Order: sequence, then structure tokens, then C-alpha cells
Amino acid sequence: MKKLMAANWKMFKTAQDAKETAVELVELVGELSEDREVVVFPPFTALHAAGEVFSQHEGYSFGGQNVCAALEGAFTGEISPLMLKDAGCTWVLTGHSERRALFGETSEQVGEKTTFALNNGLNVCLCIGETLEEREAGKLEAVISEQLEKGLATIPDVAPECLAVAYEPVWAIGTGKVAGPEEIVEAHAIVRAKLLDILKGKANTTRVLYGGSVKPENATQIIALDNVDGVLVGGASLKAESFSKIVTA
Ligand code: G2H
Repeated sequence: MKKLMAANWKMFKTAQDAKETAVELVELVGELSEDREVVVFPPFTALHAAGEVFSQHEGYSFGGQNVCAALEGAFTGEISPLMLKDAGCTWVLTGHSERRALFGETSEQVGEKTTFALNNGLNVCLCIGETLEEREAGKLEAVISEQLEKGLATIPDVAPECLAVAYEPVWAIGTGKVAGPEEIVEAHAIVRAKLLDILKGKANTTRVLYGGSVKPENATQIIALDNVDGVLVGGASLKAESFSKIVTA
């Protein structure tokens, strides 16, 4: 199983910046190790520019940060899986905590998007994670179990490599506060056990990524932990120099 090294560029970068970062990234990484796969999530307006670069390099792919659970229609401001595929995307993120917290996405909606994207031929990275308040109230397992149950409730029968789950504790996102190794191992074990319930035999080959303040300085340790099959990186993926160090960690 290849480690999935994912970059979430959030609402950063013009098309030109994205292209320059993509060119620099593939140069700095050099020959991508066989056990690594890179997927980058640029903003919609930079998909084409970044995609032109990544599509020419083995082991790199790119995707959208959000998707609508409809193919087309009167949904102002939304983007459909057909449009993402038309732009060359093979992946999409669903359920990122910023979508849940700032745009009110519910776990049910995240589940609809996940199913719809998979049904329409996109690979999905489903993001889950608890807030600090939920963690302190002892609800870690309940929260991530519910997000997984609802997020994967109606997914089609797809190959395990088409789905990834990113565990991102909300309190570690963009805060510089990374979860400790024990906390990551504990949460990833819960995710894996829940995936076994839901996906049965496919659970062990479905990649579970860690996200939340991953940096070059902590990536090597995080990637080596039990049940960590890759990382989803925000801030430290914006500069090719730092993301290249994470990709090769
Ligand atoms: C979590 C993560 C990327 P950061 O949002 O999805 O961002 O690495 O900046 O904490």
C-alpha cells in the first residue's frame, strides 16, 4: 500500500502561483519513491494550471477541495464531479472541518457528497475529526464513529485505493499544535476498527491519513506510526520546499 502524501492548498494561490509551486515541487522531490503517491488539492481556479504540471509526472494527481452531490443544475457557486473530472481531477476532499464548521456541512451531507463523487468515478478523501471540546468531554470515539458511519453510509462498492480517510483533530488544524504520537495512534486505531465494521475486508487496505499541523520536522515520526498511511498537509504544503521534505520524509 503506497503512502498517500496529500496537500490541501485551501483558498491560497493564483493559477500562476500554483503552477510555479507544482513545477518546483516535482523538481525538488525528484524521482518519487515507489511507496509514495502525491495528491494536491488546489483551489478550483488553479486546477488547470497545477494539473498541467502534475499530469505529466508519474505518481502525482490532483483534485477538488469540495464537490456538489449533483451533476448539473441551478446550484450557484457549486461544482460537480463532472466538472472536476473535466478539469483532469481524479480526487476530491469531502467533509473537511472548515467545510463543516464554517459552511455548516452536516455529516449526512458529507455522506451524500462522498457517495455521489465515488459513484461518478472520483477518488474521495473523507475528512473527520473531533473538536477540543468534544475530546475533553470524552467523546473522541463517538464523534469519529458517527462521522464515519454517516460519511460512508451509502458508498458504492469501490476498490480500497479509491477511498481514503483523513483523521484531522480540529484543535490541531492550522494551530501549530500537532497531536502527540499516542493521540494519533489511539485515534487511528479507532478509525481502523470502525472501518472494519463498515468496509469489512477492505478496511485494512483503505488508507488512513493524519492531518493537522504536519511539518517537515514531524512528518517522519508521524508517517511511521501504526495505522498511518499518509498525511494531509495544509500550511506546510504551500511552499514546495517544505512539502517536498514531507513527501520524501
Ligand atoms: C488541516 C490541515 C490540512 P494544516 O486543515 O487539511 O491543515 O496542516 O495547516 O493544519
